[in-house]
Amino acid sequence: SIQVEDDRSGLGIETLRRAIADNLFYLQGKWPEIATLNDFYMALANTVRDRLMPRWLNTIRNYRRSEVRVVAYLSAEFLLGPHLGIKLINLGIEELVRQAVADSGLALEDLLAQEEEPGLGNGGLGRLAACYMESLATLEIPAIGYGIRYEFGIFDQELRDGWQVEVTDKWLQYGNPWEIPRPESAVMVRFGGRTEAYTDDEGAYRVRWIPARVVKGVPYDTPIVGYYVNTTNTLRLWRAEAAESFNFQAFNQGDYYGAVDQKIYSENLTKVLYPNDEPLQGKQLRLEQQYFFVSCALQDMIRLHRGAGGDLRQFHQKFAVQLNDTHPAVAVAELMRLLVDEHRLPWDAAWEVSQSTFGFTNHTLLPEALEKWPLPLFGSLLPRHLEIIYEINQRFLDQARVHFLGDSQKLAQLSLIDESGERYVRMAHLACVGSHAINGVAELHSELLKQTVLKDFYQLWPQKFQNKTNGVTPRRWLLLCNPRLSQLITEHIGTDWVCQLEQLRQLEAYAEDREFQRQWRQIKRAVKQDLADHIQQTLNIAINPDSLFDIQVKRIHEYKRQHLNVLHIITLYNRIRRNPDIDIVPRTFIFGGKAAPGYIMAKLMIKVITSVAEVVNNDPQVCDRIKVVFLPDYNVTNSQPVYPAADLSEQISTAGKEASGTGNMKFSLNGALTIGTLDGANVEIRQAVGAENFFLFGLTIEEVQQLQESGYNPWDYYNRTPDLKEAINLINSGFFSHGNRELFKPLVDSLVYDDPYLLLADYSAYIDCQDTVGQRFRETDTWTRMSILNSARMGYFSSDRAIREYCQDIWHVTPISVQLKP
Ligand code: 26Q
Repeated sequence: SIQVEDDRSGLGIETLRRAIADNLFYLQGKWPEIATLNDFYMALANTVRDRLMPRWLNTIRNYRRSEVRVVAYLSAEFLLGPHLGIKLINLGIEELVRQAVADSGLALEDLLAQEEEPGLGNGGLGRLAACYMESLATLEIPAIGYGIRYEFGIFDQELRDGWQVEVTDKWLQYGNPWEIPRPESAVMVRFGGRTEAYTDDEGAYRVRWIPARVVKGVPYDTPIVGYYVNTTNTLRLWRAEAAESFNFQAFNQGDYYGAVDQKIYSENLTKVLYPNDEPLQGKQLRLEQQYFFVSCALQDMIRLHRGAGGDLRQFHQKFAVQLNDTHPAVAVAELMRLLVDEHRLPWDAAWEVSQSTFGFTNHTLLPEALEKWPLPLFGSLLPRHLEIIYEINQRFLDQARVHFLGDSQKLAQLSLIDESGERYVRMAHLACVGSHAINGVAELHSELLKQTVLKDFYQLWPQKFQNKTNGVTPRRWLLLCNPRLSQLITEHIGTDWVCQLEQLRQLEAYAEDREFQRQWRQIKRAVKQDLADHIQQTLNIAINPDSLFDIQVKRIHEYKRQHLNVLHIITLYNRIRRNPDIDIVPRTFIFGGKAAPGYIMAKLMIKVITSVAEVVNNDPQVCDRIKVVFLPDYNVTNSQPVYPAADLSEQISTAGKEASGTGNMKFSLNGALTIGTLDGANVEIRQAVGAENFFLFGLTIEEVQQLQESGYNPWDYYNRTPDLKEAINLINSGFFSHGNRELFKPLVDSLVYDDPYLLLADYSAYIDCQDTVGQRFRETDTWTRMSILNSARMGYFSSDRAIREYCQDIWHVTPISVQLKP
């Protein structure tokens, strides 16, 4: 019998072709003759979206069952990257679709390039949330991501005269085929006003909150499909809109403009992502964003729970809520408010539920990066929450008082309120008190948390503290971004590695195999050529694909020390200038990353990179032995061709400053070797790949502490180290700035007189290590073996492993397979 496929979910090539043509006609309103590439992209995206629908709806049906526990991942950022490529891969239809569009004379790659990525995050933390959503779906874990639908995501970066210029990210301008608005599920969120005590009908003392304004939260749902499974979880992002009815009075009184003002004010709330990856103190709109999405998420969960007939005393059995850093920490107070004020649970019962519900992931050690809100601001925006926080604090400090026997200094340190000067609400403390589990994101980081920023909490509740080393998804960060290497791997060990990354260990058997090494090298060479072509076309810089590709891509920060990398470049340049015939390994230095718009020093670091590039790239003496490239607008899309092309990955933060890093994992997985400090997950990567396959340098945390305690003086290092002095002097002389000696003065002065991140102390070790790298790169077979062993031993750093640990140790959830019902 002939099986007629459903036109909107069938996967036959003829059905796909017809679906794309139909969508072009009926959704885009175009014939192929007049359609743009973007029209074709939209037609294809909608074709894929149709095919997700049966999976998505069956997944949702499954989760409504009352006995299923669902993970709710609360994050102010989800840095998803483009959808189409990964969805084709996870649905297993990439080749089919490539064929279907080729029949219309189109290249799939050109269509993929049309997608504007949703840049709803700054960097590591947002990207981690995206990897975790993908792994949750692949592992068939019931999960929902809650966040903010920013109208403008992280800014686009342009370079003008070597300086960063920020351009608005208009990711929604051509429409977003991956989301479905659900206005019928909107919720109301209140702000400001005052509280009032009253006695309810049963004579109980209660508090009501009389807000000054109300904003409507509308959810927009995006499907996140797992790899070769039906499970398709939801990412539910909230958009703020005017709550019309609230302003009806204004309309009635004829105050039309007043009502419109209110509308503009409301929509402002989710307009733009804050482009900082460290908190800027006291921006009210940021706190409004945080409370807005947290309240939307919790109201949504409570409605789902009650809709399934659930009792709120069992809320924690329905939902495990993870707080991605402190950005959603106000959830602790909001859940208490909803349970106690709105649903009339007794305080103690509500507190049990809350603590059992929340887990808290910390992503930073820098004390200055711990989020705190000025008390007057917090109280005026969330008066009821401040009262609830006082109540939580009083009960908490009573408990702590017993433990610390009235040590008043301890109690002041633990308090949810910082009263050492101007008063603040400490968000990390609220998150710790309100959660049953607290975790860091790498072993070292989790240890340091217990010894430093969360020390007092560790003394009180050691059993709450865990480590969950970060991971990255092998689907996007190997299979999608590096198809050639993926194919070679699959030819040798089969396809299981895609979902069981530990299987890569089987590649160890080929590390010495001459033929395998040759193929491995050939692929690295080919992807380097691709990147070189791309750089030639977009930036008009010629780079040598046989040179050592030395890459540092990440947000620009002093603690990440891109300027230490620059000092190495200048050192090599000086060697060439001293001895033009010197035999050095040709290197291409590639940088990419955004600076927070208000972070002047980071912007100056970009300018110094581009200035050094301009001089070095155009100096005939250099004879193309050094090239320096700054890739503008580093984002998920632009990063995907970068990881596969790296020979060397720069992970050179000052020990103790980088919580984990995740780019380090993507590089090593793709066969790059790492030059790195003992910081964050570098420590575990080195352990996993073997110390002999990792280029380690620099001070340890203990040495950093000692040096800083004994009075670090960078000036001494500057004077004692001739090559260092020469490099710094060259910057200072105006050599890279057309004679302008003022330009880089802030950077140079900071290094020579202050150097908070100890570049000068680590300089010599870094240069020596880089020299070893250069020598080793010449031993081609050795290098190739090391590269293979890096990939082979990175299995542990899959986000699947990380998510399995969260499921076991924190969320207590298990997989549920989704059946496709006709
Ligand atoms: C907070 C309040 C107000 C404004 C902005 C912020 C804010 C926004 C983003 C604070 C921090 C961030 C992002 C932090 C981040 O990306 N941290 C990185 O997280 C990665 C995932 O765990 C780690 O690998 C990195 O080491 C860590 O730096």
